[in-house]
Amino acid sequence: MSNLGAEYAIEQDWKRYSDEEHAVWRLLFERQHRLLEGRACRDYLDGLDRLGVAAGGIPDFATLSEILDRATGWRIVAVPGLVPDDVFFAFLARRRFPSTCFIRRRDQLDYLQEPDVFHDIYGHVPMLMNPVFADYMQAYGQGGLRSLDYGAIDKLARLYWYTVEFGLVREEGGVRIFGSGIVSSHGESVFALDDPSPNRIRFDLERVMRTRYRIDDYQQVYFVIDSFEDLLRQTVETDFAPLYERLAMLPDLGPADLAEGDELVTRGTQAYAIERAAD
Ligand code: HBI
Ligand code: FE
Repeated sequence: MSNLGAEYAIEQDWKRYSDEEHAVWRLLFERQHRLLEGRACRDYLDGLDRLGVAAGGIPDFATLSEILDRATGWRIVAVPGLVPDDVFFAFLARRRFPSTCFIRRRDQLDYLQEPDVFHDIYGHVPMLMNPVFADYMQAYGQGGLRSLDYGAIDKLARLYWYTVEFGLVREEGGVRIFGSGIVSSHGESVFALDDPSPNRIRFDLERVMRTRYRIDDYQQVYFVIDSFEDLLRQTVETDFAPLYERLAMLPDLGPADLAEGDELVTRGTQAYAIERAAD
């Protein structure tokens, strides 16, 4: 396996964090944790608990990596920020999750363009304790490297966005959150499950890869997977070459569009997006 990306790795230097930075972590953690009982999926809450990620303060990546490695062979690599797509895929393909180390400021609690350590560690890492999801993330990385050969990175990025970042999962008859972008966001943890505005559509790989997404506001559509086993199966059983050829012939779909064959969990009003557009 290539060692692509090693030059992006930095030291977390856990001792360097100030009391204020740990205090911002505590603030974010306590606000989210109250909210996520009954909203986040069981596997996410279980992973968070087994990792020992708690309100205490920003965790030490070395400690988390030992627990994570024993559970699923994943480890955390500290990076300065977003890394190029090929580097990101190469990390995932060898079970290395690249996590930022900085934490947002107290006056940036609700919106952040770049992922910070709260998004990466509180949002992404707990699901990596689940063996099936851990396999999915590695398969995604391997698929990402292959997608570069087909010039289909944008289609694959949509799969990441609508599952890893903003995915919902069906659990004992209810719908629960597993996407990192949602679990690490106070407002979207409520909006994604309760608000009548967004569409919620049963996950379908080809449909997701046709669907554009927004990076600047709440999502206008969420996709609901049946299970992590089903998500992994659909991904590893797909022959991506013919899929990319089909996708090249099909028009993209906007985030609010509905398409032939959609299995609607809830049809949205798009009231939130319409109101925001009017602002
Ligand atoms: N880099 N550090 C970091 N974290 C990410 O989540 C990330 C990235 N680079 C690219 C990326 N995500 C997405 O574009 C993936 O879909 C490739
Ligand atoms: Fe993320």
